[in-house]
Amino acid sequence: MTDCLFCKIVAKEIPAEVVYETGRVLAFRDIDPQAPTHVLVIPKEHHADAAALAEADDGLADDVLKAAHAVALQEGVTDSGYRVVFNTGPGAGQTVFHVHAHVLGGRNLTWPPG
Ligand code: DGP
Repeated sequence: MTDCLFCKIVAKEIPAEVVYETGRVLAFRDIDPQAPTHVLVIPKEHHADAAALAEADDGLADDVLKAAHAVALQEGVTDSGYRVVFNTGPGAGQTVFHVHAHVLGGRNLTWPPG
């Protein structure tokens, strides 16, 4: 998609601190981290949100979840606990409409989220 911020990160037109990459998935640090570990995991293929990703009938959602797990292992947050969040829709706080999983860890995470 030409006018998508995260597609531009995939295309390396906008810089990002990439921490994990496969042929189909990219993970990079959030520009405004909300925890010591705050990584965004995206499919390289454009899908607007988690609902659209779930309907992509090719295992891509599985790839994103597996990448989130790999990032958590790499960041060393699996023992202390971490959170994987898909804000889905403006009402849930989604601001970038290229689906992304937030991987958050490295501090106590309270519940319920705001
Ligand atoms: P959400 O509100 O769930 O759509 O999260 C979007 C996230 O994207 C937010 O935490 C900030 C992050 N973000 C926005 N622009 C950029 C950028 O240019 N680079 C990086 N690394 N992260 C960005």
